[in-house]
Amino acid sequence: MSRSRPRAWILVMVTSMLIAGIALSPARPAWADPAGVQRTLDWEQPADRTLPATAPPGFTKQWGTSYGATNVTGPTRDGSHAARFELRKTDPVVSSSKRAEISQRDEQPVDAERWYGFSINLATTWAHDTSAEIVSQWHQCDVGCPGGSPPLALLTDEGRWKIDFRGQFIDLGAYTTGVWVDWVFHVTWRTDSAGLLQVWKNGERVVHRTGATHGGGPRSPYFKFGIYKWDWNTGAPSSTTQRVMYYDALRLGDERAVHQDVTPQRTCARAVPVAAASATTYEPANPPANAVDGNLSTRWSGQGFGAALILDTGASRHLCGAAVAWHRGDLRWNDYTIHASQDGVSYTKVWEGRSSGTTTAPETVLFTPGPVDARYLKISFWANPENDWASITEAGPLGL
Ligand SMILES: [Ca+2]
Ligand SMILES: [Ca+2]
Repeated sequence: MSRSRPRAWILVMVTSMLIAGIALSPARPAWADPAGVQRTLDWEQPADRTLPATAPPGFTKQWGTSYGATNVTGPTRDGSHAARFELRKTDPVVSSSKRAEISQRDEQPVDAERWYGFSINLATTWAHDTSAEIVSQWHQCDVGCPGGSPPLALLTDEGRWKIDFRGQFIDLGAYTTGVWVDWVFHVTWRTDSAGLLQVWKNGERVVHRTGATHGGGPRSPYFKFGIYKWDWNTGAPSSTTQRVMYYDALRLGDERAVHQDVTPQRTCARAVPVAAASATTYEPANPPANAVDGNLSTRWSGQGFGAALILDTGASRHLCGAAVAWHRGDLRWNDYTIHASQDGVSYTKVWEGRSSGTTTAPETVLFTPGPVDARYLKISFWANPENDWASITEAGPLGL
């Protein structure tokens, strides 16, 4: 806030905190990824940053050099980490060819419906080559399945993005290096007419095919990503000797997922449930739990400039904003701040400003520094044109 605050307000706030203590609302279910997302691999969790020694949990390693797959801090599609793949023509053969890939395990059930969302950034050195390479593929199961080429693959070939779908090439336009390209694949793995393949590129649906999606077997195809360039093994003509690309924001979903659950183009709109609400001060008729009961006709009210509502999500979450609805919000604006904290003690300011004064509905604010990892949000009231009461009818954190 730009205006200075009288010192007395701070005294009121501190006094209120001492008198009011803390009131907790009943526990609510903890936030989690959408039910249909089986695995998020955005490299933001330290436990996933296992490269280059091993593949992250749940995946297998298919590279043979120290630079084949590494974790990097830039460029990233989201957060602060991504994966970098590098393959050189002189690299050792891995799993019968030249590759630097991370592979899902061969354990997908028959007739599976799956979603795959990820983002790829081809390095600026990704020169035109008449020899193609696969950058993501879906491999038929290893035992009891038809051999040959994978039923589905995303490639770069002669300067263009292409999909190889059961031997048929689908051209998806010229590639640009040095930028993130978002992909979503939705596949119903079937050998009959009930199969489905849908592909979105940068949010636009570019493929919709029905019918058989693979050649059969006791399991559905499994997913692999990274660089696979077979011509460097067979000796076929190629005008390049090195490939580098970045990979981020991978989400794997099952039949319960929808496009929004896995797409890298996530908006700050997902409500993150609150496990407990408390306040630095409140009147008994309007306790803090009223601000998280889903009812716009009930409210938390606390007197005093600096009165604060504290939302506890129950664990560290990736939070990008908040939705706040004010009592009499259509009749008066409110100046307020939002601070975020991991431990409930040390807080960092993530937003400050004024509500519109034109609506009683929740208004979304996006955190100024971008998404932060935090368990607690503290919403502090500083001014309104009517009185010194903070009155919030509903408030909640937002995630991506
Ligand atoms: Ca990331
Ligand atoms: Ca309420």
